[in-house]
Amino acid sequence: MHTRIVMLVDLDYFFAQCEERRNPSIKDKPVVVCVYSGRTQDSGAVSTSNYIARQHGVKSGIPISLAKKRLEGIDSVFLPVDKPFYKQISDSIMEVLRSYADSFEQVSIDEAYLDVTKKTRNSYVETKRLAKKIKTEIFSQQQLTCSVGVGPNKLVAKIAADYQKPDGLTVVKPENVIRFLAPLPVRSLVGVGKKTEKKLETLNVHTVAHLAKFDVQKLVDLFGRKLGVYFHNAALGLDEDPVEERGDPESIGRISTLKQDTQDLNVILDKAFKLCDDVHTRLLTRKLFYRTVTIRVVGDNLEVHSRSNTLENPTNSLEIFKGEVKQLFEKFFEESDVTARRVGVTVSSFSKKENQQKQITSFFGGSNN
Ligand code: DCP
Ligand code: CA
Ligand code: CA
Repeated sequence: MHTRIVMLVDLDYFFAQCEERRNPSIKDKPVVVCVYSGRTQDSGAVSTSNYIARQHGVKSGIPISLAKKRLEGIDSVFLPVDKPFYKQISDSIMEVLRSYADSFEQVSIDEAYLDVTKKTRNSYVETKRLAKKIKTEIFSQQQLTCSVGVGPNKLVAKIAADYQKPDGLTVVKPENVIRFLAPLPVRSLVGVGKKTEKKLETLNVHTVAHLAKFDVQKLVDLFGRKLGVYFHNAALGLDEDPVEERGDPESIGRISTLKQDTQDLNVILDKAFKLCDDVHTRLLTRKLFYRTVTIRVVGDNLEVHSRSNTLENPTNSLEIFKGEVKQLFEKFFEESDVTARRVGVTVSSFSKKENQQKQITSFFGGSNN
């Protein structure tokens, strides 16, 4: 397999950080985001907490009642989860991240892999610069910090991201992988859970270095062929799993910052059409047809505006896409006085096929149902 550079971006104490952003006055207190089960007032579990709360032993998964006990007498904030709010923040961050990747894979609401091999011309120096740029951009746009890990594959990138938190950036070049992993507990490897850890402990395998030296055949005997070989390779920092988009997306979009803030429609359309080309390529690789076109304008005050139009029939035409984008921007700037800092285009309402049926029936004036 060719050499790759993979980045993992993981947002710090995500739900709790979103709550801090919404209400900065809680920032200096323990913040505990809870999934209330509704049975009794305090029944339910902690979804996540900020780092101040973690210092008191309050973390994901513990009962709310236990969290309250651990924070007794301390001025702290308990809040219910507000998924739609976090999702909205996540969506705009993911769109930014995607725009920096050759290929992109979101793994959870607050975490994504970026293969940046081509974008950085296979340079770790470039990748480090890019990682810093991404961190700065997420912070200036969403006021959130994240931790970034960089390495030759997903396995190393993930461990690197966990290595320094919050607001961390850890770059592990190929020649340092073995040294980086060696002292870590086997538990740091994706796929090594509590049970596996126990089993390995009885064999005196505690660190990744121990695991790397352990006989592969014995691992295969213990865990089966697939898992045994996986553990062996993982301990050597080897992982060939590609970074690839999961499932069918609900939308495909790109957003980008203009060279300077402007109201000049020509400049804006010039930029927007380039973004259309990108989005269109992604649409074709996924064999999707869209009906809805959305434009986004981030003003110089960072306010986000969007306008959409939904077509009668699904299409994958670039020409129609650009036509819609042009109309939407023209209309937007006729109606508003916003100075654009960033502009974006998105397509959505996907189907797998162009709907010719509908065209024919509507031509004859018939109903579609
Ligand atoms: N989450 C949850 N229940 C869990 C674990 C996580 O509801 N048992 C939710 C809340 C988290 C979000 O998922 O904010 C992301 O999970 P992470 O594991 O990335 O944890 P955090 O982002 O909260 O913290 P960290 O700074 O350690 O990444
Ligand atoms: Ca996180
Ligand atoms: Ca995460």
